[in-house]
Amino acid sequence: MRAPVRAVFRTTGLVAGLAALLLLAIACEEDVMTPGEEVDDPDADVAGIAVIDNAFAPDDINIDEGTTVRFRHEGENTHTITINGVNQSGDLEPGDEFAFSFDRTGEHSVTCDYHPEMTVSVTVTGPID
Ligand SMILES: [Cu+2]
Repeated sequence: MRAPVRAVFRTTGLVAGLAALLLLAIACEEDVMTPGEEVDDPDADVAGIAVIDNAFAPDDINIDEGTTVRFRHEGENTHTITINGVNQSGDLEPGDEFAFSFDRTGEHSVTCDYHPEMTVSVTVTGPID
């Protein structure tokens, strides 16, 4: 009775593979957003900033409290996401992505440890009740 057991394992593997593909598809769908889009949108809870050589794009955004900002490295050089003077990301290499949720209102400065000319101002506003 070894063959049926193997068949069960094979089916389980197939199901796991399909589940993994489905999860991958869901993950990819979330990535449709283009960095730099969805800024200044009061309904957006995710904003994107592209990290290029050597700048952030856009370099100024307004977001709601609790918004997650995704920094996507689209350049060639090593960069960091340093928020209010604290390096939050470590070194980012081409293709890397780093997400940070801004939970405090006010103006936050984002810079790169390696390139002082790279700055982005993130203005976080609280909910209007
Ligand atoms: Cu840099």
